[in-house]
Order: sequence, then C-alpha cells, then structure tokens
Amino acid sequence: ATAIHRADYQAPAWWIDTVDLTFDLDPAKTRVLNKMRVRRNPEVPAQPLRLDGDELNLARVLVNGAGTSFKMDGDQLVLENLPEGHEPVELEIFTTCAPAKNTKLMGLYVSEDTFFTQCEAEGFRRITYFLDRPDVMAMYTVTLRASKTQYPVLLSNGNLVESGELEDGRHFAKWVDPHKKPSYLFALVAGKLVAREQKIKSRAGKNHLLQVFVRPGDLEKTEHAMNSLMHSIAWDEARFGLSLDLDRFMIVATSDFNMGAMENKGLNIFNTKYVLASQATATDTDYANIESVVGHEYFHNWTGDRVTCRDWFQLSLKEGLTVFRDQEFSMDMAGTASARAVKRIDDVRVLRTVQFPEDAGPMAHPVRPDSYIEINNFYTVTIYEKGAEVVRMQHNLVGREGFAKGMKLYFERHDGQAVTCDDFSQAIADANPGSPLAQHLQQFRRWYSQAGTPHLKATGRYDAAAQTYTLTLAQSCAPTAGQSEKLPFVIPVQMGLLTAGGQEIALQLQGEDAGQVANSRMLVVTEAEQSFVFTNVPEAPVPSLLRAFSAPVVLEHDFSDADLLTLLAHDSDPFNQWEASQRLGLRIALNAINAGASDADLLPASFVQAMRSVLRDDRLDPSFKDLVLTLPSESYIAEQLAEVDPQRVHAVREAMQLQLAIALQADWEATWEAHRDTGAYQPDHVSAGRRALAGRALSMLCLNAVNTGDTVWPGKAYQRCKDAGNMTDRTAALSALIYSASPLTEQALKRFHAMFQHDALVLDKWFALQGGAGDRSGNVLPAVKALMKHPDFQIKNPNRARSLIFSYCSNPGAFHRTDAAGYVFWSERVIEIDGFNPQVAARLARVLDRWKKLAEPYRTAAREAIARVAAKPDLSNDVREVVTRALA
Ligand code: B3K
Ligand code: ZN
Repeated sequence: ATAIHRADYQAPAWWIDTVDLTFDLDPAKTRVLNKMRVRRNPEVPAQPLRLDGDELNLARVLVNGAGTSFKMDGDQLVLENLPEGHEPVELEIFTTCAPAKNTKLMGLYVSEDTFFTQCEAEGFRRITYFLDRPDVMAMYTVTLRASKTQYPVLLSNGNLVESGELEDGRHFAKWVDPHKKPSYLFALVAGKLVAREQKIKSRAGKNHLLQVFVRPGDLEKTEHAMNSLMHSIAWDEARFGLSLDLDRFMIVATSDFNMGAMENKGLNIFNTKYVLASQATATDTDYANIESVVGHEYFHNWTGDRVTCRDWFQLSLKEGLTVFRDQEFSMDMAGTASARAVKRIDDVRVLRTVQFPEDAGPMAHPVRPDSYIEINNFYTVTIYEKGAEVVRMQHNLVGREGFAKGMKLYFERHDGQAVTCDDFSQAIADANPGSPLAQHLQQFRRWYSQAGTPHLKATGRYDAAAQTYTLTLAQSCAPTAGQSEKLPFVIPVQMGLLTAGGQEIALQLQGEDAGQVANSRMLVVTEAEQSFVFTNVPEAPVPSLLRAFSAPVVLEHDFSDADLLTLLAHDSDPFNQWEASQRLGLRIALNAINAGASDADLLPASFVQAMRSVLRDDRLDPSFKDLVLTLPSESYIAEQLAEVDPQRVHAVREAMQLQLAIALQADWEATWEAHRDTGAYQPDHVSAGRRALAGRALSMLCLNAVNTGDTVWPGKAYQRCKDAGNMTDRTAALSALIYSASPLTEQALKRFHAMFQHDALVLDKWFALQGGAGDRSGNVLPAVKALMKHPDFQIKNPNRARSLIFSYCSNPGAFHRTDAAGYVFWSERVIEIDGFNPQVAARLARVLDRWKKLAEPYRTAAREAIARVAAKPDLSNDVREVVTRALA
C-alpha cells in the first residue's frame, strides 16, 4: 500500500449526477444494479473513467444500453472507450456481494439477521463500483427488494416514494433522497425492526417525522434517544438558525458497529450503545453519551452533509466542527455555569489524556494531515478533539455572536459544496473583519498544518514600587515526524489575576485607559515570546491563566503550592479551580515517582485539607467535587515523565488514593450519607453528579476497608449491588468491590451476570469491569483469558471485543507486566482481530503507541510485541500503517 498525499489532490475527471440503485437483498448473495448518469468534468483534461471497487463480483457493464469493453486495474474498473464530448453517459453496472461474509463491517453487512451499511470513508465501493470520493455528489434513488417476512422494514436515505408486493413473498420499497450527497453518506437498512415515532413542527413551521428503529423488545429504551434528537433539532435552530431539511429523519440501532454512529443523510445508523437506555441498564454516563452522540450525528446534517469535505484530508472540517457543536450542545443542555465547566473539564481530560499523547507519539499528525496510507486510521482524537479545540479558538477569537455570523456566511458560501478547512476559517474571519482571527488568519491556520502540542511557558515579575506585573508568555512546539521546525501559533489566553487572598484584580494593560478594565480578559499570543504589563496591581498576584482552557496547549508556570491552593479555593473560573487541584496532585505524584522512596505519607496536610474543604463546601456542585477529588490518571502522569515505569506510576497513584481514603474517612462517610439517595431516577446533571460523588465515596470507603479489615462497607457495597434502583449506582457499587479486591467481588459478579445475561450492553459492562480491574499479583490477565472462553464472549462483535480486550489493554497496572505476558496477549489479539476486522484491530494496535517512553524491561518487550505483529506478512493496511509507524 502506498501513501496518499494531500498535495496530489485533483478534481475528479468525471461527475456522477444521478444514481439509481436496485438491491435484491440476500445475505449470501446480494445483487446490486447501479444505473448512473455520468459526464466529463469540463475543467479537467479528458481521462478514462476509473471506478473504485472492493471485494465485488462484477457481472455486467453497459454504456448507453450496450455492452462495452472495460479493464481492471487492481480494484478499479476502468472504462477507456466512453463517448467523447460532454454529453451525459448512462452507465449500468451489475455486481453481487456477500453481506453475510462481511466481517469488516464496512459496506453492506448483516447483523442479527438485519442488513446494515457503513460507507464512510470508503465502504460504498464494497457495494458497487463508484467514484468513491467525497467531492463527487449525486442524487440517489434506491429500490430495495427482499423477503417480506424476513425483512419487513426497508429503509434508505430520503423519502419513501413507493412500496408494494412482489411475487414469491418478496416486497419492495423505493426511496428518493431530495439532496445530493457524496457516496459515504449512502445507507440502507432492512430487517425486523420497530420504531418509536414522533411528529414535530419546526420553528420554520414545517412538519417532520422522527423515527428511532430498534429490535422488537427494545422500544421502551428509546425514549432518551428520541428526546435527545428533539433537543438537538431545537438547539440547532435556536443557536445557529439551522433547520431540519428532511420530511423524515431516522435513527437505526445495531449491535455490530465499528464505531459510535454514522451520519448518513436522513438515516443515521447507531451503535446500540448510543441509543438504548433505561435506568435499569444504562448509567448516567451512557445517558450523557447518548445525548451527545445523537446531537453529534444530527448536527452533521449541516456540518458534513450539506457542506461536506473536498477530500479526506479535510476530515476535521466536518468532525472538529461537529464535535465543537456537540460539546456546546451538551453544555447548553447542562445549564448552570458549574455544569458547563464540568463538561468542559471532561472534554479537556480526554484531550489531555488521549490527544496530547497522540500528538507526541508515532501517529502524530496535523489536524489536516498531509498524507495517509489508510484513511480509517485518521479518525483520531486529533481530527476530532483537537479539531474541535481549533474551532473553539476561532469561536473565542471572534466571540459567540461573531461565530454565529461566521457560520451563517459559511453556509451562504458553501451550501451543497465539498470544501476545505481553509474555506471554513476564511468564512469565520470574513464575517468578523477586525477580529484577532481576521488579523492573524494566515498564522492561525498553522493550527491546521502543524502537528504537536505547543508548550506555553509563563513567567511573571512583580514590581512593587511601580505596582506593575509583567507576564511573559513564551511558546514552543517539539518537532514531529516530517516537521522539524514549528512556527509560532496564535494562542488565545483567557486570564485573570488574583491576590494571595483570592480577590480578583482589575486588569489594566499598560497604555490602556482605566475604562477598559475587567477581571478576566483574553490575551492573544502570536510571537514566540511576548510580554504583557499590567498596571495598578496592588500586590504580587497569582495568575489564573488559560481559563476554561482557552487553547490546547501545555501551560508551564512555577506556581507555588500556596498559589495553587489560592486558585483552588478562590478562582472565579471553575476550570482553573479544578486545574489547580490537578497540578497539586500531579506534583505529589511526580515527586514520589522521581524520589523512588517509600510511598507512605505522600499527601501533605495542606493537600488533604484542601480536598476536605472541597468535599465539605455546600456551594459546590457534587459533579465538580467529584472531578476535583479524582487524581490525575496514570496515563496523564506518565505523559509528564521522560521515562515511564508503569508499575511505579501505578503504585504511587494507588498509594495516594489509599491515603486520600484514609485521611478523609469521616468525610467520605458523610458524603456517602448525604448523596447516596437521589430519589426517583432522573439522568439530569444534578442527580447524576450526586450519584457520581456517592459512588466515589463508596469506592474510597471500600478501599479503606481493605486497610482496616472492616467488613461493613464492602457489605454495603454488595447490598447496593444487589438492590440498586439504577445501573449507575449498581455499577458504582460493583466497581467499588472490584477496585478494593473485596472477597465479595466474585459473588457480586455472578449475581450481576445472572441478572443481566440477556442484555448485551450490560454484559459489555460486566466484561469491561473485569478487564479493567485492579491487579492483585497479576490475576487480571488470567481472568481475561478465561473470560475469552466464556459463552457470552464473542470476539467478532466489536462492542464485546472492546469491552474485554481493550479494557484490559488500557488498564496500565494489569497490562504492563514484567513477564511481558500482557504485550504477548495484545499482539495475539491484534493479529487475530485483523483477520476479520482491520479497523477494530488497528484501534487495538494503537495501545502501544507510547512504547518508546517505557522503562526497561517494558520497552524491549513492547518493541518485540509490535515487531511480532509487524512480522506477519498478510496484515491489513490499517494495522500495517500503525505498527510501521510505531517501529519507525
Ligand atoms: N463520521 C462517522 C465516523 C466514520 C468512521 C469511519 N471509519 C461518525 C462521526 O464522526 O459522527
Ligand atoms: Zn462526526
């Protein structure tokens, strides 16, 4: 396989204006008749028509109704003798494929006797020969024919225009999509499904039918998804003036899906995980994820479907923007300032624990990559989450209103087109002339072209006599593959200054008049190093920098412990309050790791006291308290180290955790008592926060019980696990037992399994909890291996494979073993899964991305494991690209 380069982009030599597809659906052999009207692109020199295909059986090709000669070039079907000139040409291509044998879950496949499709990025070519690239947009008509008893529901994009009976117990449905679209947005579904339906009237006064299709029996679990969809529709109209452009909007759930969900035009296909919810089976996190993923896919209808990507290098055009939109949606739904901050913190945690490592590892790539071998490997946290941060910075640089204006201009200019990331930033800037974004647009675009996480070093100097505070901000960015030198970025730094006592100081920059003062403002850093002088500063201030995480950078500043305690207690920016707690925790962890001394008494009294104050503070939101009381994760701690001994990191964090449990025992008890009962279940932010905090308290109490030999708390957790009224409380109790390695664990797991053995999504949790369990003398790996033989384990189901195997391989304390058995297990599973589903295998392959940072003996063992995978001759492109880059 060879790399594809962004610089090589060429407009297509042919356009496809209309596509008329007829499917005779049969799991073993589905017949596809594809009639297309194609014409030469007059702007490009004449070329043969090269159609993409993949694992298709070609039966016949007709040109304007007559047979034709064609040749095959690899997987491509090449038509060299098409009529000259610019008249449209009618092509008819007849192929067959085998959906039941499609284990890659790309293209047309069967899951639980139902047909589904997944076409993004390059799955449509597994259904028929086509110009399978996003800049070729066509009008689709789709006729589905199948057995009526086996496939009573037949769905495709757009509107149902005709349906009826055929002979031999078959029936048909004909769908017309009123919007032109790229092939990656095509979808069909056929099977025994039922739907929750909802009729709505939009603001614009139009009627729409919303449907959520699931398997019979799951209908009562679709209420939250439907509500989320209605909220999404209302939100996009209110915030961006974007209305639903279809009479009918459908969501269909499947339990076999490679990722979360897919935004096919008018026919979103979802992993059941992001549709089905009931209080008995789904946790608060599941409820929140459903809201966010339903929103995300719905928002794609404009940002992705109406305006799509010119090529796959522009993937973040739709993904970064749509993640930004779903993040804002969740924040607006959450309501209060504190709830918004909690969502922001959650998002930043993902960014820092997953994207920052990616940006520093072998798969580092710009938000707009320059090349790829397998596009499926580039659906990454960089494209999605960093891409969203890059959109957020543009939002910050033009303001909320300015951003809405920019979006409006973007749609005025580009509706119905396939465009680039540059087109997007141009529209936002042009709608906001005079904004810092417009002023620095060219330089801002380095966020799209340069990989790596910038570091921003802040130093402050207070001049007591002059009452000035000089803040110097210096940026740098480490080299990444192919980019040895980085030019300065445009970095918006939202900030404030506090007195040691925690009062906000009015911010007045030298040269500004007093009329402009505010307590929080944005500095725009554009140079490698820049200084800002604040006047009338009454005392040496504590800087609160990068409020709300206004840019995706690593901020370095030598805060004293006292500074951090001030910020934690008093900052008006809740993000930086939380950030201060993390810096304090991180500092303790790093000192302990580097000192290598005993792990007794790691937590200074001041830290414990600060945590206690947070727990006891009635004004704070429980979900916020829960985040402050969460120590930095092992992977986040590891990222701060030049060389990582994962077992040392694990031991230190565990020691800190235990000390937090012991030192705050009375407070945990009080917290548990105050939050354990949240009344009738509602998945709202406030009650979810109470449950999260209660769950943490219970976990801490069980942990301390190990220490004291107490049996009361594990007993309570066991009881809770037995009779909790909702899945959040139940899994919290179960994981408290597992985490503390309570002797009651086994019994609790058995009960849990017996209760939920018929619910696939709950079984996924059951497997995941065991794969993610704390390691006591290396017992997790043997347990995982045994679980792979459990009758409920199915490696071919992506959710199930992820629940056990991925959970184990991202459980640092259990995975990184001195005997290398974890890595051996990993390499075997990557190879095994690659045999039937390369996309899922390639995700698993990424688990060892950061192997070069590992200390011995882990490092050598990890390299050997990766080399073992790489030595396999017939790897997929997906896995090949990941392991090759890892070894480079
Ligand atoms: N656009 C899809 C992702 C497709 C992944 C293909 N490997 C889901 C989403 O981002 O909404
Ligand atoms: Zn998306």
